Amino acid sequence: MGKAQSKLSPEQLSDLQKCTYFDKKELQQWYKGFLKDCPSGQLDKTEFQKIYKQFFPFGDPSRFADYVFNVFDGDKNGTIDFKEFICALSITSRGRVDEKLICKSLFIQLYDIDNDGFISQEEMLRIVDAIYKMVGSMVKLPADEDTPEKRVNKIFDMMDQDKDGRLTMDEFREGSKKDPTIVQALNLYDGLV
Ligand SMILES: [Ca+2]
Ligand SMILES: [Ca+2]
Ligand SMILES: [Ca+2]
Repeated sequence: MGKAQSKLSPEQLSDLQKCTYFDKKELQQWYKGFLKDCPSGQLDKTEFQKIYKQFFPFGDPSRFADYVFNVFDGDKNGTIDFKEFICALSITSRGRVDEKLICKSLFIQLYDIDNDGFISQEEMLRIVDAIYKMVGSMVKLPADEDTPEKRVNKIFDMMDQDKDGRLTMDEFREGSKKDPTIVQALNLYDGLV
C-alpha cells in the first residue's frame, strides 16, 4: 500500500458527502490533515493515542483514546481509514444528539463497552475514569464531581429514569440533551476546523 493518494477523488467526495455534514472543501482539508498525521491513510492505535497526547499533554489519554479508537474503527480491522475517521468526526462535531444517520449510536457505542444495548454504571465509570485521567489536573471540577464515582452517580441520578441502575438508549439520549457535556467528551477536534 505505502502512501495514500494526496487528494480525494470526485467519487470519494460524493460518497463521503452522503454520510457527513462536511462540504467538499472541508473534506479535502480534513483529508490533507489526516494524511499529515498518518501518511499511509490508515491510523493505528498507537498513532491515534499520539494525536490525543498532543491535545492532553498533562494527562494520560491512552485509555480513553483506546475506547474512542474502537468506536471509530467501524469495521473492526484494527485501523481507522479516512472514511471511518470523517464519519465519526462529523457526528461528534456536527451531529445532533438524536442523529439518525449512519453512525447514529456512536456515543452509545463508546459507553456500552460489552455491547449488550445498555450502559451500566460500571461501564460509564470506566469511560469517565479514562476521561478524568486524560484531562489530568487541567480542569478544576466542582466538589460534587471531583471523582469519577461522584460524576457517574450524578449522571445516573439525572438519566436513569426508571432507577434500574442501567441506561437504555432512550434514557441516554434524553439525558444527553439535558447535559451536553457527556457528549462533548468526544468532541476532540471541535473548534479546529
Ligand atoms: Ca477500520
Ligand atoms: Ca453494556
Ligand atoms: Ca434505566
